[in-house]
Amino acid sequence: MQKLPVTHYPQRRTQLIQQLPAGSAVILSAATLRYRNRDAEYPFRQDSDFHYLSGFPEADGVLLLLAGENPRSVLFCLPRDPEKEIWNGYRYGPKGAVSEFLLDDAYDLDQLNAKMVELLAGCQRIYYPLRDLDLGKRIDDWRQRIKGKARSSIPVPDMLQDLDPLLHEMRLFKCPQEQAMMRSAGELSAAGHIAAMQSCKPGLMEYQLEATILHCFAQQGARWPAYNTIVGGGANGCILHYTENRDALADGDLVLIDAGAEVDGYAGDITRTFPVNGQFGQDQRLLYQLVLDAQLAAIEAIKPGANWNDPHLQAVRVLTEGLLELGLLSGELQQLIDDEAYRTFYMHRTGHWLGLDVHDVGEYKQQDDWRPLLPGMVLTVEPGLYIAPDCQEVDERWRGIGIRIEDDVLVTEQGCEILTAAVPKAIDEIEALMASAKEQE
Ligand SMILES: [Mn+2]
Repeated sequence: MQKLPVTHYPQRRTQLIQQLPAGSAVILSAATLRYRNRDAEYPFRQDSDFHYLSGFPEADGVLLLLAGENPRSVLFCLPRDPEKEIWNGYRYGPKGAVSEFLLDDAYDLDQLNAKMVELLAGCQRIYYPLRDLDLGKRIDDWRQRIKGKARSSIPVPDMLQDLDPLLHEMRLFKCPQEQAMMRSAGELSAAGHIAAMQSCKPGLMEYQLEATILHCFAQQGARWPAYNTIVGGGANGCILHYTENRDALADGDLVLIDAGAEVDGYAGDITRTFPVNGQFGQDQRLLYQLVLDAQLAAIEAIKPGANWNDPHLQAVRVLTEGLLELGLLSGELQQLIDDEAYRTFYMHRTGHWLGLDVHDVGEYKQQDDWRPLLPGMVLTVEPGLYIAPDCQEVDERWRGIGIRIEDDVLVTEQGCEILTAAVPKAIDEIEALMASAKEQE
């Protein structure tokens, strides 16, 4: 599986600390292992911010960056330990960390308190994620120790500032190599969805389609999905975050699948909705085409100079027009849009930033305005319609239909690039793919 070249990590560290005044330090914690029962862990996933600046894949480390004339990057990590490594696997240790991840220094975690007090003495400000309360406590402790020790002219880092806005603004813009990673995540994810379409048939269980997708991801080297897979047949497709995936897929129903692979930390995020038996029914066809039209209109709106909200406005307009035409809404178009009447059937926004986190970091507004789209940003476009099975406001024939269509889109100089275009989404393309899979059985 593709990996980001390791030289990116020191480049990012430099880019970050160049924005800080001399006398500043940056501190970040790695993720810790979590247990799912007794001594069996959940699969380890590095903290996205920590990964972005270090590439270091182990738990429990602490990263320190010092700005100023002699900028330094220092990692505290678990020491090599032949006995523990027999049980729990290879560790880089401080030496390996320095050589493999191009850090200036690294120390055993045992030395964390002593070394931090030494290295932070003389700093005036510390940038760290203020939401990380555990790290906040550690930092307080180090500051107290510096105060207690010095009682002299050594400045204590008294200014504590949030690292998130600075770091997350960097993460929002994907460099060409990151774009390549995300293209790869998009392609791997697309293959999983195609495999699901090809293997789907009435009577299959939702978890079996999930298994097909995860198998496809893992076969390509993406062992972990970027988030929990949603496979919702029929009315389960109306539950936005349905992950039970335990029901049988019924002939005549649609199935909604929201699944994405993770490639070196970067997320794919695709949703497709298709007929369990390979053929859209009449009413399903009408609603599906409406969601697809909304999605295409939203993607059309993505280009440099447009703002974050433009795709959403396009989707909302197309959906409202269509709902009016099909008789699910009644009234005057602009009034319905202003009143957000569509929210009964479309209750989420049209997308989110995408990157190391599936709902990636980065502000959506600047001051009070939706921010302009710029090359290097990656967002999802995912309008949907969810007609609750007990919705009394609409004709019975629409009830229990849930549809979402989601692609990952990179903003480019010219407009945009759809990173997940390999999975069909036009009605005839989906039906053709499913028909040819049946023939080959
Ligand atoms: Mn999404």
